[in-house]
Amino acid sequence: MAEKYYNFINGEWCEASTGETFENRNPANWDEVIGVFPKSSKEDVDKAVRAAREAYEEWRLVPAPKRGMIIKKVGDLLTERKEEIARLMTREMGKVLAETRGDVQEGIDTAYYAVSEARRLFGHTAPSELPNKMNISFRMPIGVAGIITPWNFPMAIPTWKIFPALVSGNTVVFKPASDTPATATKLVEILLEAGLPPKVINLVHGTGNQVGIPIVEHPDVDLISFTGSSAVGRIINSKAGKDLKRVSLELGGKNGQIVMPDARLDLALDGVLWGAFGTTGQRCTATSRLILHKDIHDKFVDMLAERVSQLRLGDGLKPDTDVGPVINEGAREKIHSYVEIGKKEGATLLIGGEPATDGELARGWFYKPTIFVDVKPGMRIEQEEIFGPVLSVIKVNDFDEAIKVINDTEYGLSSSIYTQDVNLAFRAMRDINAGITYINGPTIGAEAHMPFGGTKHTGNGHREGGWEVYDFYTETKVVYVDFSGRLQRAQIDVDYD
Ligand code: UN1
Repeated sequence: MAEKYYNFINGEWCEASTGETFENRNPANWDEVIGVFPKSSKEDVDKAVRAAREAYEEWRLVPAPKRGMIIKKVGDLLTERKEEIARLMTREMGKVLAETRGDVQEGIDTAYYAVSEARRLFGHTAPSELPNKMNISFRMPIGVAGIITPWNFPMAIPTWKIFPALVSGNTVVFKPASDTPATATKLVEILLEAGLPPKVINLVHGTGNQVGIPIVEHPDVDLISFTGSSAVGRIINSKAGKDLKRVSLELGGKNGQIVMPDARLDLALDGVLWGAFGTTGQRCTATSRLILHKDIHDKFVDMLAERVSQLRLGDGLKPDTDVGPVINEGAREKIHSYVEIGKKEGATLLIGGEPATDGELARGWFYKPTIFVDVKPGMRIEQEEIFGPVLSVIKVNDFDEAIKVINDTEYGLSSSIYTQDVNLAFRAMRDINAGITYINGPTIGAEAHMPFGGTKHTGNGHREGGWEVYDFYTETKVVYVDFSGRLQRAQIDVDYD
């Protein structure tokens, strides 16, 4: 019997008001059901928001360092259960164990960073233009946070959003991706075990339309943080915009890695293999474009083809697996349709380009690591986010052309350049239009205590992670204290002569 999971609303584990459920299956083996989850609706969202609103009035008054100490305990519990959660996550969404361990570790790092931030949350003081008057600013929580998260980092991304939301004094309604509800449930269990007052966190499982949109449209939800596709991000932003809600969007990427002729090619090769095929290419930071200088193009493509042909596909729980399955049938179809598009556009398929169905792979959503060469700037496979193990190789004549190509997309999340030339490295840091640039490292590998996010259509200007995310979850209050004992009018009673 598959394990039964519940929503957590108003301090109780409960079924959906619809009475309906959905199954969650292992993408490496369809026969394995991970669990059965409540298929919730607007009614459940309404209850969850009511509870979160009620809990807010007390939670906002708990001192931030005390809120932080609960998150400290969450970090400790995540550390204790790292292996157990990583195994569940691999079964739930397919990536290999080393990566699911890394995903939990990113949650642990985010927790311990949040604990330290709970004792900062700095405001400012500034001199007043008038005598016997003091100007202060401090940070206030905002209210109820609607948190909507994807399946590719089922622990790390929810923690990026939920921990700063809570430490800042907000309460939470959390809708995890319906492909990874079990990992999300583990996180909520741990938050409760660590001592979070129950109504402060509310977990509602279900689809984007039935749960996500009602959260976004609920008048009592004050802010929305969403990670996912740019298409859904646009819908969320326009709906939330009607109510002037604060919205943080972390959306698509079409990240490029440049390799210059002076680069350490062995290093660049390890980098692109990890960047393009780690997490089976299903990261917003994944390397989906490889921009090669003409002088090393042919040699590098040969090196790449050889190494890619050695990658072992399989169940992520097996120690010798390099690349797990993609998340579900729809994802595999989408990836394959892009391969067809690439062929029609005139790119040359170097390797891969089809589902992998041999032996044990037949019962999972596997797709062969795929590389296109002769890709020209502007082709759809060079412009659109595929979110799978597909890499497009583009040949360029010089550094300036490489920068032009890397910048020529609607996205601006991550980027990378391999070069030993310090001048080129610094020009790349300045001229690549992206939120993240790696020098001699792949496009993936952001650390929890640094701001994370992108330019252009990758988002709407906010950052996750590090100190900056705390700006999103707080409102600035300015206080003027006049201890002069008389009316002093700013701008008017000031004598500059
Ligand atoms: C994502 O792909 O949505 O930098 C997040 C990285 C990870 C986070 C990725 N630390 O690749």
